[in-house]
Amino acid sequence: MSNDQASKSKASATDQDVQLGTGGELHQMANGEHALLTTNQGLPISDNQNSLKASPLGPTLLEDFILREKITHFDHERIPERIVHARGSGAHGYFELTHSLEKYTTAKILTELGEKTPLFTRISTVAGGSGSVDTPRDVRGFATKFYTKEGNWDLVGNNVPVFFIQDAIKFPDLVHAIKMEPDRGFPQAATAHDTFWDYISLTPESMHMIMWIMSDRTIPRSLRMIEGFGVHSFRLINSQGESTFVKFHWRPQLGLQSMVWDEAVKTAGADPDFMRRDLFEAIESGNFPAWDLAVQLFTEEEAAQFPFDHLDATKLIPEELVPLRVIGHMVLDRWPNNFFAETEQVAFCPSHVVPGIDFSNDPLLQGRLFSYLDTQLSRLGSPNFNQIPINAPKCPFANHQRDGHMQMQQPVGRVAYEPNTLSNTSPRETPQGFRTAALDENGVKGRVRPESFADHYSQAKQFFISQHSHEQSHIASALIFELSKVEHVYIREAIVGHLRNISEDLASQVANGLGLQQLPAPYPSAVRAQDLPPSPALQIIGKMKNTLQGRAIGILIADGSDAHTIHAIKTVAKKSGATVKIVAPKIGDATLSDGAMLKVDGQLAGTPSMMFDAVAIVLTSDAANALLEDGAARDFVNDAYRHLKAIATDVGGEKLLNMPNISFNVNGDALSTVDAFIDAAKTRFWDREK
Ligand code: HDD
Repeated sequence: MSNDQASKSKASATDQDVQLGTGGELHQMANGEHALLTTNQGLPISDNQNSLKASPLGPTLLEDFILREKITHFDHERIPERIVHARGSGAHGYFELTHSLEKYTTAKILTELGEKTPLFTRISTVAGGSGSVDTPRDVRGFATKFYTKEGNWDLVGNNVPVFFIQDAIKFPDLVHAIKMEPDRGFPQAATAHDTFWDYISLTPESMHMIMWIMSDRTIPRSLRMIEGFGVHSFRLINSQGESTFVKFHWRPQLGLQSMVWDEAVKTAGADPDFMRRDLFEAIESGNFPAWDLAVQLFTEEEAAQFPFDHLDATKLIPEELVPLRVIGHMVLDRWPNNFFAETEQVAFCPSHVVPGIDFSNDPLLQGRLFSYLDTQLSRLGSPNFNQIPINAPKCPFANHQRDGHMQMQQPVGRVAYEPNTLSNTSPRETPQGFRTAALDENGVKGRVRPESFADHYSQAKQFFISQHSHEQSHIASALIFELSKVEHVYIREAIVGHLRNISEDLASQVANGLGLQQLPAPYPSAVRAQDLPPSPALQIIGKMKNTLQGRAIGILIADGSDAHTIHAIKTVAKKSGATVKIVAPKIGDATLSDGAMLKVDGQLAGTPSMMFDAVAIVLTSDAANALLEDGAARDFVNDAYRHLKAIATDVGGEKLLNMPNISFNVNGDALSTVDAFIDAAKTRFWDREK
């Protein structure tokens, strides 16, 4: 490409353009003005469809360096997927601080009010491979890279505030137990199998986490509707060098919302990318998901009074004990240009902190400080992974680290060491740089677990009693489902033995569901579980927001459907913040009662009611009669009912229903009933579960 061509192509660039190479040349241009297709050496290619052959029907020649370059590059397109959290979706955004923590920390991101710090957040499932589905029962990873003025700060958390294990040395065993079983290569993205529950049955410290993962937290409705937790205690260090412990929490502004299990299972088939698509569509349509960042701050002295050890990652600090303070918010407002370059190559490390933020002695965190940098070396293939644009700090960074695979920088000068006398400009240390909290550490060296980590059941009990009764029965059902997939009866029994230390009622329900003839003995516990007070903040149902913001309503129609009714529902739903999609037996346009054409968003068989938070069925009697014979139409209604969703019908649509007490009769202009439906769409009809 000539200089002229290059500058012309830059001027006409749109976001459709592809940027290749570090030279920044645009190789594809807008509006039909194509760039030249070249090899990686810039050689223009005359034929990209036919390899070089000895004769028209002869063998392909080794000489074909264009074919070889293209195929070789293709052969190396994949990098190792993450050993955990392989499947994830990410987006760019910003963090804005609204309350300064100046008293507690020097970190500029936590002290400079109104400052918008760019960031990238990746939300993931844990167990499945990168091509697995979006809705398994699984913890969601919640990792944010803040590109602060003082370097990158990575907050690498989950949507659950506690973890399975207390010590990082156990992590490889835990992950090997969760992942597909090594001899058979299944199950994918599921904990419902023997090796997981076998390991758990021998790991009482995981019981609190088990309560969380068997709860509805692990089957979220949307990635936009989950909480995020930094899990560990970190330290904030102020300008006097004083430190305060902190726990970080993300709170979704749309509130928490989960699916029911059957819905999650069916969604996996209907749309394996449901969560990624949901996040993408929300961001592309300008409905930017946002989370408040809140902190729990406490001193060493306060921590000493807690009835648990805050350095134990299997424990949380109830909000009732240390209230949350909201200090700012994160908005995700830009989908990546390229999934591989950004979402796949982003490399989070809990060891990435900024001055004013430091670690605690949580032994799980301490192990993580090693593991992430190490994994990036093999995953991204080079110690220069920090130079990949998604990983590079947005503030200046400079040191004397040199060379290595895929070095992209060209440092100048003869000095690559420090201290030196030969350069006035080479990078030097600064007193404002990162300082580790000055702490007195003493004690006996050894492979030990502190006694204060010995209580494994109190917070598991607390979590269970804090749940709404519907959530409690979901936990029981989830345990029955999971353990029913376990072949070894003694493993099922051992888990029920653990459950007896949490709730006798839960243990009996699960034992009954598993057909156990008698209750196994309680699992021996080193310490007696405490009776902690319920913490209502641990519920989802209690914290669901009465809103349709960010949710979706589906209207099932066919030719002849009543235009007024459809219009009324659309208007009220959109005013409430929901998106509305039209589903019909045929894709294309439907002709409504008034002769107008309405664009259909989804064909009925491919757009089941799982895709929506509530559905309306607006049909003529004839269309309804025809759909009564259609399995997809019956499933549409049955699933909406089973998944506890509000269902509205008009007179025709009612024919599709044979369940009592679910219909909001929306006929013509009867707006009051449309309002009632839209109101009902904000919640779920839990009582139907009975
Ligand atoms: Fe981890 C990835 C979160 C314990 C070792 N972890 C990873 C990701 C998240 C978490 C969100 C995906 C980041 C991304 O999107 O790229 N991990 C956690 C949380 C933990 C935790 C909240 C406990 C509180 N992890 C943990 C331990 C170890 C690891 C104890 C090892 C000792 N985690 C890894 C890893 C991964 C990872 C193997 C895989 C891919 C990666 O790091 O980049 O190093």
